[in-house]
This record gives sequence, C-alpha cells and structure tokens, in this order.
Amino acid sequence: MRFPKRPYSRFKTALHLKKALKKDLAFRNGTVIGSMCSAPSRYAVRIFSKYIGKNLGDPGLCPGTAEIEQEAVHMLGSLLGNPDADGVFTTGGTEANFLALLTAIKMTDGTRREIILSDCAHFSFFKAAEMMSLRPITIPHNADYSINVGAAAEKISDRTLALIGIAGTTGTGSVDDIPALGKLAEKHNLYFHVDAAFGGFVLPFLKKAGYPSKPFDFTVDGVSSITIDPHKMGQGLTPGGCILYKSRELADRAAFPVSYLAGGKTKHRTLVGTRSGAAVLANWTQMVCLGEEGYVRIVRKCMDLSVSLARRLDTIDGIRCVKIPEINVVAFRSLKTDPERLSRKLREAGWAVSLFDDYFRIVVMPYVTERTLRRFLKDLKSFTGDSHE
Ligand code: 0PR
Repeated sequence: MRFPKRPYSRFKTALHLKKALKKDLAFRNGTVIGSMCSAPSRYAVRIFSKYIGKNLGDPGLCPGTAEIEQEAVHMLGSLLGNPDADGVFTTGGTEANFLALLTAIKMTDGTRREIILSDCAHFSFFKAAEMMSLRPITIPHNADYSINVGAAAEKISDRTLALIGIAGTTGTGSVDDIPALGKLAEKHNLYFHVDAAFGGFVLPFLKKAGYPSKPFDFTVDGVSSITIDPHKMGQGLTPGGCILYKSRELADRAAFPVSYLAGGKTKHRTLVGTRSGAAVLANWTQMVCLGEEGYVRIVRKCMDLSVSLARRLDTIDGIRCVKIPEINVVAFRSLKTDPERLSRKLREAGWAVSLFDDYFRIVVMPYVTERTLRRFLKDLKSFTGDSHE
C-alpha cells in the first residue's frame, strides 16, 4: 500500500481494517490456547482510552501519572515480599530482562561478560546477550525442566556477570530452585535476576488457591531483581511489563540522566523513551480492581483446568504430559505422530498452540474454557489416531 494522497473516509478506513483484521485470532473465540497475553477487562480498556495521551517519557509533564506508576511498582514490590523494592514499568518481559542485564553490567567494571541461565530461559535473554555482547552459558535442565543448579555452580568464574533464575518457564511453567541459586549468588557476590514475567502473577496466589507454591521472590536471599508482567497473568493490557529491583540504589544504577525535557530534568530507567502512561494507568486499574481475592479466584480456576487438562491429555494414546503443571502452563509430547505434522494439523483446524523443540505448550489463561479444551482434546485425539472418548 502506498501513502495515500487523499484522506480516507471513516467508512473506508473502518472497512479496510475490518477486512484485514478478520484474519486475526481473538482471545475469546475459543481457539487461542497458546498465548500468554491477557484479555483485559472493558474497564481497563476504558481507562486506557481515557488517558491515551499520557507520556511517561517526560514524567515531569504528568507527575500524577508518574505517582500512580510508583504506586503500582510498590504494590508489586509488596506482592513480591519487598515493599521497599523500586523499579519501572516496561513494554514487557523482554525490556525488563534487558534492563536487568544492563543493571548487572553497571554494577561491575565491564570485564564480566558471561550470564548463566537455564536452556529453558526465554529468548529475550539471548537477544539481550547478542546486543550487549554478553556470552550466555546455558545450563541443562533437570527432568522437571528446572535448571540444574549443580551444573550452574560449576560454570561460575571471574567472568560471570549474572545468574538468571526462571519462576515459570515459557515452555513448561517450571520454577527453578530460586533459594539454591540465591545462595550461589550470595556466595559469589553475583547479580541474581529472577524472570517471573509469567509466574509473578500466579505463584503468589497459588497457596490460597489450594496449590503448592515454591519460593521465588524478594523473600529469597540473594535476589537482585525480578521481572513481572501485568500483561501476562496480571490480566492487564499490552504494553505492560515491570522490573523490580531490591532497592532504590540498584534501580538507579542503569538510570540515564536527561536534562532538557519539557517537564524538567529527569532520569530514564527504561530502554524506550516515549512510553505509554495510559498503559500503566490501565494496568494499575486492573490490579486494584482485582485485588488479592480476584487473582486467587483467577489462579484457582486456571489451575483446576490445567490439572484436569493434563490428566486428560495423559489418557490419550500417543500423548504424554511433560510434567504435572506447577502453574497454568501445560506441556505435552506427541509420541506417535510427528510433532511438526501434528502442529500443522492443529493449525489447520484453527488451534493456536505453540510447538517447542519436542513438545507442545498450552497456556490455560482465564479466557480458556472447559468447552474449548474439550473441543481441543477431541481434535487432538482424532489427529493422533485415538478417536474414542
Ligand atoms: N520471560 C518469560 C518467562 C516469558 O515467557 C516471556 C514471553 C518473556 C520473558 C518476554 O515477555 P514479552 O513478550 O512481554 O517481552 N512469553 C511468551 C512467549 O514467548 C510471550 C507470548 C505472548 C508469546 C503471547 C505468544 C503470544 O501469543 O511464549
């Protein structure tokens, strides 16, 4: 399409968009079972549109919005066991993970260039490593898909910049042994970042929802910073990520001074400059409107469905669950049908499921219903040749 010479009418604009967007899958149409993004509430969307012009890139222009951001950061800090934690909202988990590594670099003299992380870590760390000339040292996972801490310990040297732990891996939802990694970090005086982009809004509510939970937050000694994303299980809207540092001093390490903005001198703690204040306000809204009770209810519902899905997957001939779900991520293997072929068939039938190296991933978000999963299981059975109920 060329840049239009004459303006479109609203009718033509709407028609054009409607036609193009017809191809998109919608969260609530019942086929998206492999996405980690929330479907935000109507109210949060209303707040987003109401305050659409707020720009936190120049916080002096909207000190009220900046104050709400601080409230949101402190709310998350208290959720993660440290009301004194400081941080900033980001465009998502990727930016938060980048900032963690940037902060780690700023904490050292620049000679340490290796990061130690699980081979199940999100690709954002590898992107960041490439851009910041860091060397990722990947550690094999245990049978439960958590990092092999002993193997990680062996790789620590005077080249190590940071240790990374994952609280809810992207593929299987596994939670690393954060206390053991924290001990290693303390022993060797290393920066220790926990990626709880997805798990951060699940793990704190598991116990009250009736499920076991592992320690992963600032209550664990040695944790320097945590990624937690409102736009994933926070039920917020995109862009909605957050990085929390254990202290203000750490949060300021990678802050970049800017002297000339209309709102006055400030420091940028993000990679991006201009950034959506409306998204922060909408994500704050979502959190206060749900509260602990709301999240416990959501997590219970998602976990009940995840566990029952895993049980039913295991009864299908040729399908095996990778593990009992720790959070609402369910991973399974196809033992008889070639995974690529199965993936193609599922996609042809309209299912948006992720295929990792040798397993599939379903994310049981709140918009995923029992009815949807029943339809999915029926299709899966027919594609793997096991069509009896
Ligand atoms: N850390 C973890 C543990 C993640 O799972 C993800 C993304 C990130 C960091 C990066 O977060 P952002 O994407 O917000 O930068 N996890 C999902 C994934 O890669 C993202 C996603 C969301 C993918 C919706 C597909 C989708 O439809 O699978």
